Amino acid sequence: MPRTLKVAAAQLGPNHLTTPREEIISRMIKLLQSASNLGAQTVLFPETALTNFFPRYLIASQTELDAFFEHGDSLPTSPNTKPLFDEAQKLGVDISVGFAERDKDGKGWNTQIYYSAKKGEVIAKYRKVHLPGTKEPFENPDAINQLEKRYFEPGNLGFKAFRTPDLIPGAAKKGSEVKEHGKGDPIMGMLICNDRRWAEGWRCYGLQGVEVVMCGYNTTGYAPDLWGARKPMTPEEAEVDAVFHHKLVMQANSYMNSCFSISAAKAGLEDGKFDLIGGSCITDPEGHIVAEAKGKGDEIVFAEIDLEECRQGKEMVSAQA
Ligand code: CDV
Repeated sequence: MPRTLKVAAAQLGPNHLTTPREEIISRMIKLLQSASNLGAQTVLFPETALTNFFPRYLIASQTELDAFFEHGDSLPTSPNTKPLFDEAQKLGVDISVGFAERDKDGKGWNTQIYYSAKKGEVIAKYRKVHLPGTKEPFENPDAINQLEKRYFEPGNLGFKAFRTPDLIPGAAKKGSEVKEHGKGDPIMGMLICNDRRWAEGWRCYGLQGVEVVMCGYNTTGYAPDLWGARKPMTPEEAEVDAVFHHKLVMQANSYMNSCFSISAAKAGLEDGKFDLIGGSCITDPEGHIVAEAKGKGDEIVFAEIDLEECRQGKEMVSAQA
């Protein structure tokens, strides 16, 4: 029996320092509506979807910095973001959104949440573990900074897979008669950007039977100070290489963990100077890309996937090994 799920990555074009939050939310709502028109049941938005990728800047003023953050648990009701969650509920489409979270103790986190439209609540939260970059800006005034270690704590929620209810009709529930694996609600996991390059997050999810890994990202196309001494490359060559590595890890880890993956970029030239790669894609458990973004602007990447395809690699092959 197929377990079909219609999924989408909502790639965002650049958000600038000067882009009003309402404008970003309204673009996200348009993308959500387009995905819903295609039949999507769940839509992934990128890392720090609600703002530009502000860790590029050294921000001294606490008030200025706070403007980039939201309080995690209140996202569906905060005036800044409520319209997006209301639309998701109206359309009956789940969403996963990346944003900068300020917790009640004042700590900052690079966070992704999963909102179930039918339940009308956030059912899972993930905080980025692998924070790239530095605490202090580079000495080179022309370097592209990534001050994530300055603004965020390393994620403290682990890699907890979760089930997404009400997406597959007739899915077996806990305690039901059906005892076979792979008949229940979809099992999902979240990663944020740099996390996708390290095996342990994927493996933790894989060992929990994950069927779909969602990963939002902001990946700079050219940042020699940040990425260290590789062979010299032009910005164009570096961007091709960055897209190659992005797809390499999405494809290889989907294959190794026999799961689908969805990745959503914030792409294009942010603030007129920080070029982010595109390459949002949906990958199957055999490691093949089944859908991918064509450009670097706002774009929906959509696929109908059959979670049954995860079974072969999870059961047959390992059972014989
Ligand atoms: N936002 C990120 O985590 N970006 C990193 C860059 C700095 C390498 C990435 O892994 O794409």
